Amino acid sequence: MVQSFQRRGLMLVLSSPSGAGKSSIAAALLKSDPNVVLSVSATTRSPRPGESEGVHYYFVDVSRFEKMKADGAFLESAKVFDNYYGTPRDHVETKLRDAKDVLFDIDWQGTRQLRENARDDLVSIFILPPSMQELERRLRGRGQDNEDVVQKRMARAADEMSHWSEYDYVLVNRDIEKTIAQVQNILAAERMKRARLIGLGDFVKNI
Ligand SMILES: Nc1nc2c(ncn2[C@@H]2O[C@H](COP(=O)(O)OP(=O)(O)OP(=O)(O)O)[C@@H](O)[C@H]2O)c(=O)[nH]1
Ligand SMILES: [Mg+2]
Repeated sequence: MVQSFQRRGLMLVLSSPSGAGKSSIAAALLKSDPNVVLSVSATTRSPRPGESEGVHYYFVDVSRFEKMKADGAFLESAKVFDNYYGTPRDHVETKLRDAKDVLFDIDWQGTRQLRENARDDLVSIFILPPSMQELERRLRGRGQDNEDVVQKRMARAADEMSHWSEYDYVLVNRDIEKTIAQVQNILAAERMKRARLIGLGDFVKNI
């Protein structure tokens, strides 16, 4: 008989510079794996066309954000570009207890805070583009930003990328399907880690 163990959920962080493929990877993971749920952040930036409240973000004003922060409602929070972003704590903690794996699309500042506060639950993956030229090509290819914004994203990319070595895994996204498969492999192995399994000691005692 195959013995399966209960386990605590893990926190899977994906970070990358804009345009490296993080959003496509996250979407594929959520679609392929019912055990993975997305952490929906609060942000002070305005919704873009096609974004809806509670699905992509919780859109809040600065005073509400500051109140939430002061109340300890965030697991982590940071200023990115010119806006504030934060991960609401309650949803994440409930899902982890339910043995769900929670996916985070957050930057290096937030990842650093999670590492400080929840190291045992954290699995962090940094996605790199194959080259800066390719990154710029992809940013233009999505056609969602004007030249000014593309230049801003490129400038910020170098800064975000300088934090690659703070992550558990670093993947170069040359081929999106392969990168998705690599993330799925990481998740599969991390789920089997001894420290996450509940009841393993008792099982071994009675073996
Ligand atoms: N620390 C932290 N970062 C966040 C959070 N939510 C989103 N971010 C990051 O904020 C940055 C900007 O996100 P968005 O405003 O959605 O813009 P975007 O066009 O998706 O930007 P990219 O994902 O960088 O392409 C991204 O790097 C996100 O990973 C959060 O709750 N905490
Ligand atoms: Mg994004």
